[in-house]
Amino acid sequence: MKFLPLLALCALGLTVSARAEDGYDLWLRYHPLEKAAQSQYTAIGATVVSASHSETANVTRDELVRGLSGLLAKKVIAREAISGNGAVVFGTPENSRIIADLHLPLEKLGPEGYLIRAAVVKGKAVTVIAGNSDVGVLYGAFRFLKSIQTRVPVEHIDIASAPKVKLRLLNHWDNLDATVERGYAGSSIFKWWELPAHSSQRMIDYARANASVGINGTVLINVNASSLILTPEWLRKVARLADTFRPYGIKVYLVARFSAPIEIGGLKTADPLDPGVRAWWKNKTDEIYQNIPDFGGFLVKANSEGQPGPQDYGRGHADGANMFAEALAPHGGIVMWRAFVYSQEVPVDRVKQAYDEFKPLDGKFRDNVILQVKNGPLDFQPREPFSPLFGATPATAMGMEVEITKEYLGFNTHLVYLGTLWQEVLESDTFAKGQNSTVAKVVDGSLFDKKLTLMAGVSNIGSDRNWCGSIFDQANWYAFGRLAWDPEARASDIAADWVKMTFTDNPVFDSAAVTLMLGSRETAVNYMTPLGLTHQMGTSGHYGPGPWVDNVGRADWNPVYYHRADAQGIGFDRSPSGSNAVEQYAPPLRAALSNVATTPENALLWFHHVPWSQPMKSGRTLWDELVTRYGQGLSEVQTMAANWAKLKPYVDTERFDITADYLRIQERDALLWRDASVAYFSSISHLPLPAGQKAPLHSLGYYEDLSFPYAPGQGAPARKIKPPPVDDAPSP
Ligand code: BDP
Repeated sequence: MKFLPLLALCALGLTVSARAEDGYDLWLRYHPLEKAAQSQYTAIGATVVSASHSETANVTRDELVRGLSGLLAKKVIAREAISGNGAVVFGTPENSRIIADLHLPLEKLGPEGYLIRAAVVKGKAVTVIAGNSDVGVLYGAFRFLKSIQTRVPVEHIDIASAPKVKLRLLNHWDNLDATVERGYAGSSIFKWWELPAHSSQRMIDYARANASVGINGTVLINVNASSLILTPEWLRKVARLADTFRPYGIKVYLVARFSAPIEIGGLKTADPLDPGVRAWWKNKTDEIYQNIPDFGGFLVKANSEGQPGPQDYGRGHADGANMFAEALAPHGGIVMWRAFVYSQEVPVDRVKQAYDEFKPLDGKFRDNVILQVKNGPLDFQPREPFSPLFGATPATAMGMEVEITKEYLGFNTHLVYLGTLWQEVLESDTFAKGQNSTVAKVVDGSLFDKKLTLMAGVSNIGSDRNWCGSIFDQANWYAFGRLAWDPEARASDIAADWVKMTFTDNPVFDSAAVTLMLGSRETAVNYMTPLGLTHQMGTSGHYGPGPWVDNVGRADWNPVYYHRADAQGIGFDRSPSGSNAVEQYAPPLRAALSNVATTPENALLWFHHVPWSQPMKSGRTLWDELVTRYGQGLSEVQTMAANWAKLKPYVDTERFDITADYLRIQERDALLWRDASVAYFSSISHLPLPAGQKAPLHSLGYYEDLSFPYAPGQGAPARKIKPPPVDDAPSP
């Protein structure tokens, strides 16, 4: 640990950590509170009390001892019985006599909820953290620590909380060779080469961080999967990770590659209706459960972007999903079947294809299947309307997949807080059962009374010391967990908590940092794809602008497919006179979105091809508005950088510097986005720039010639694998 010289800042009375920090501790830093804040918590004593020694109770105890002694800067010890005022008592009615005797109202909390309450036990004032399971109690312990980290008074604490979504999962797009598809934070954190012999401290810290925000499962490998993971040798590696994560309430899941029976099973077919194939998956599933008794289940990407699937055999998605469901059901496992499918053989507007495919299958899936649907109908763009599948399948369990890693949002070097993006989707009204049928209510199961519910987030975690590639990207991991726990939570509250826990509770810093975060997504939309434009990223890596790209193999991978700009105007006509994608939304929305005048401006070019001369709300023409928005995006990034610079006195050097440097990169890139887009669209509209808007620095040809080889996140080149023999292969 490096120590900085005591800064003159202390003289200014600012709360600055004297330690250099690299971000490893995330939002679980537990640095001592300032003296004034500590005095607020004098009623908390120096003991953590539980008689249970289950694995989860042990990690709960460790976390409370570590957190309280750090935050309150005093020695805190663990005991089995209450010895004085101020004890923090935790447990379930089964493993704690004290908690059983309090007869707390725990029924409504389900298996993972918790209750934190100030109580008096045998004349002693204590804080009780209770739940129906050890894991619920662990979540409560993290919540109690969070209350202190965010300086909430706890003297009369009385908090009950239970997750609204059952499965809260990270999806790692990590390959077995340690590369990470769309990962910008180093290589994979899973050290397959060393497993099962060694599971590092980092795996424990990963599990702690996940548990602290209620994440209860992790899919360990890329959806573009290798079937090698299902071989006996690799299953032992998976089992070691499962053992490490189990105390923290985290189950492991795997991606099942549809063609595995051929690749590692020696079968001639992977046809889901073939009895041999079904038997193979059943046996494979049984074998997995022998290794990992609480294995969660399979995630499957089938017949999507070249991945094998049931349609290769003339079967449907339900046939494929139900085959896995049947194998998993006896063990209580579930299938997450991705709805991200589109085909180049089908000439239909790409954003319509998932709905067309899955809506007719509503009610055809077994009970332990859940469709995993991306938040928007396209592909994790800076802004998309919500996927019309939400609300369209009342007889099918449906979960939401979001991308925490910023594939289309400037990777780790752009500061973009995604809480606001996800909130926008979750609070969108589907009108599926009249007003207030929000996407959140589909996702939490309340709209159609579903018990199997899911939020999945494509992980942004890698081997970098700071885990996510930047400090502010940690907020996206944090916000994902919080929104998965409660899809109706507010992105602003989440940001406020994260800032306090990650940096300081200094109000000057907090309000500036939260403001920075809350505006950041709209800023990125402005400089990348304003007014409903979408998928304008260059095809090599999805980083910089490429609105001119028209030469990629399949039409719908080209930006020109999406913007459709011509001399008259710009945008994709999805109204009834165009692709009629609007018909997939419920009637009130369909009507609104069919009409330019009633379509929100931020989705205008998603739904309509609009003349350049169209008047906008600002009074400007569409052309002038478009150019203005690009410029606005750039100037907002400049403001973000300037505002961050003012926060230097409040932040340790390392975390300040990396953020300042990245904001400079973001400013450079926002300029590139603005200039390249304006240069390109000027060449199509042939219109002059509005007054006050600068000409791009270079000619269009300059931007078209730029290339970004070796952009991170491309993942491993496709390689043929030679699986080891099915019997006991030696560990490396
Ligand atoms: C796209 C990514 C690709 C993923 C795909 C998916 O570019 O790497 O494999 O999504 O979600 O956006 O399957």
